[in-house]
Amino acid sequence: MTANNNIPPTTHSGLIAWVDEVTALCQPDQVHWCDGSQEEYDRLCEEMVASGTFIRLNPVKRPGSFLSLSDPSDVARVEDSTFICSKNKEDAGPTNNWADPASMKETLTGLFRGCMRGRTLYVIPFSMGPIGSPIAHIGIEISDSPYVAVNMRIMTRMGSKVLEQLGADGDFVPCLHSVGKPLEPGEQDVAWPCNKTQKYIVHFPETREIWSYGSGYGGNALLGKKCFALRIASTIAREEGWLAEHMLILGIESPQGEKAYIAAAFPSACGKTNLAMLVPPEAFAGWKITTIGDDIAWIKPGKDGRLYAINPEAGFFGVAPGTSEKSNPNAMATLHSNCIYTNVGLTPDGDVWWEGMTKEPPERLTDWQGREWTPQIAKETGAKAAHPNSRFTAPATQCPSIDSAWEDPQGVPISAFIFGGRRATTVPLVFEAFNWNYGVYAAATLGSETTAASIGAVGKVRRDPMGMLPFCGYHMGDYFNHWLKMGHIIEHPPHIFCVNWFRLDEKGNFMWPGFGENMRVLKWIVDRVNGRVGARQTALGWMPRYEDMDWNGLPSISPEDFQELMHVDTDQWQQELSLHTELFDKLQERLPRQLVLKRELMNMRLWK
Ligand code: SAT
Ligand code: MN
Repeated sequence: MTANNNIPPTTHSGLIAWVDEVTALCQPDQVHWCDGSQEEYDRLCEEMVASGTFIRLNPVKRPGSFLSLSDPSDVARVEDSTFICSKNKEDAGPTNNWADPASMKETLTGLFRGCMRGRTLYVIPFSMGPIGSPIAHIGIEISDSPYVAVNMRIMTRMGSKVLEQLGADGDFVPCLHSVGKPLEPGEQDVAWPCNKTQKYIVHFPETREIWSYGSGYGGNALLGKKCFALRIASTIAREEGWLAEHMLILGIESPQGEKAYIAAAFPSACGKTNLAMLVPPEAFAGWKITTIGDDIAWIKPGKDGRLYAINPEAGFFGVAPGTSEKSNPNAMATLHSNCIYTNVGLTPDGDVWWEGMTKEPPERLTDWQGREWTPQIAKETGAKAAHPNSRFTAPATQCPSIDSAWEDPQGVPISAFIFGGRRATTVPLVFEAFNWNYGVYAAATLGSETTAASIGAVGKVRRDPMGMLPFCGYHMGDYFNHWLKMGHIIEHPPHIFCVNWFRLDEKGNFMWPGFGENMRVLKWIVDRVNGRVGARQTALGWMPRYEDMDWNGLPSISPEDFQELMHVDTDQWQQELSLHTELFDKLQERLPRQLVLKRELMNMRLWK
């Protein structure tokens, strides 16, 4: 690393003072201000190849791409170690871990003291959203991880142009990150430094600061993502009257050229990337799905009374396992070059592989823990080639389905919100909420089975309101209130829909083929928004009848199958309603009365 890049390329005195303060505290060997250039990116990657953090992939099969294998203790978000340190405990709410901001700062200051010894401190200026967009915000991440620096260059607009936009006195969110593994003089570094015992992902909403310690993985370390674009941004959005949501954004265009945009919320690892890049089935000739974003949406009211959304990110940090030519050909094309892979398998010819990528697994490979892997070993021991939460980091510009307006600083108008979870039972394929308030109720009571995106048990149903349970930076009751309010301050609120692609039959098979076939549901949704298609009224909301859906090219779903897929079981829903109460009870007096009322109405409809 050249050390001559430590002269601040900015006149922003607040930024310079903060970098000086952090440098004094963390005691790095050197400071590097990232300019975001290709040359810098290449150099950092090269250095990581030399240090063993990166493995260069086959330059013919995966040009410009690298594989990184993490420490086995550092593979996902750590919700137990994630804190919202608001001044008052009540403001963080019962769904977040809370600690007093002053004492947490003291703890963290102790941990950060000297934590970058033997390492380089990278100053990473980034913009969430197109630079200069009225919806965008700037953050500065300080990190001692070159892995973070190069990932941030893909995931955000990063470098000198952000400092230019910031000027001498612009606002930025300071995001401080360390892997928490200082090096003693002469100590040999490891490929994936992290702190195996202490991890803290901490947010100070009032002062808009982020401190993250001990992990180098995903949302724990790429602080523009969940920490800034969701936890901190959700608090800013509430103050300013907009929405920061865990949503993909897609465009849907008919053969006649009519276009609509939909934003859809699902918990982590429930197929947002696949839905955002959907390829319509053959029978939908002339229909097009385009991608604006796959994970986060910032949504603001426009002058015309509609909601406008941008994707604050510039890349995809997607789940690798299950991604294939069949499930997501657009993602596979995006992954052709210039990507970073984390915790997937490495084939003998220097390519990557993960479960579900191809029908036939390679004869042998090196698994994500660097061990020999064969299909036989997998059969005997259950060993996975790729960790279930292994990821790719890919530039959005490489996506064949990227929407022509994806960088429009004004955003795109949203016609519908979709909320979905992963539910083996109870929840039907799709329904439309009767109205905004009821839609907010349905979204607020969303349940989903937990996935490998977070450390902890997988497959347990938990309430995950709006897919935001781990990402809302303030009291969930206040968040519901904010959602209710938004529907009333805008003249043309989007219609609200709920979906479940994951319902199982008695034998445990998926009842719905999913993937490209989800197009049929999207088409019904758009037709509903435009008042062009019928539905029947049920206790849950408006549901398509068999004849309301376009079945062209999908003979495998019979009217009887569809009935099963859409079935609302009164007993199961009574159960479900009691689970809604569990969450609501926790929110106590901050639970909007409106939602209690909606629950009562639903109860009555179920018993009708
Ligand atoms: O937060 S991550 O970016 O690591 C992935 C997720 O949970 O959605
Ligand atoms: Mn996500």
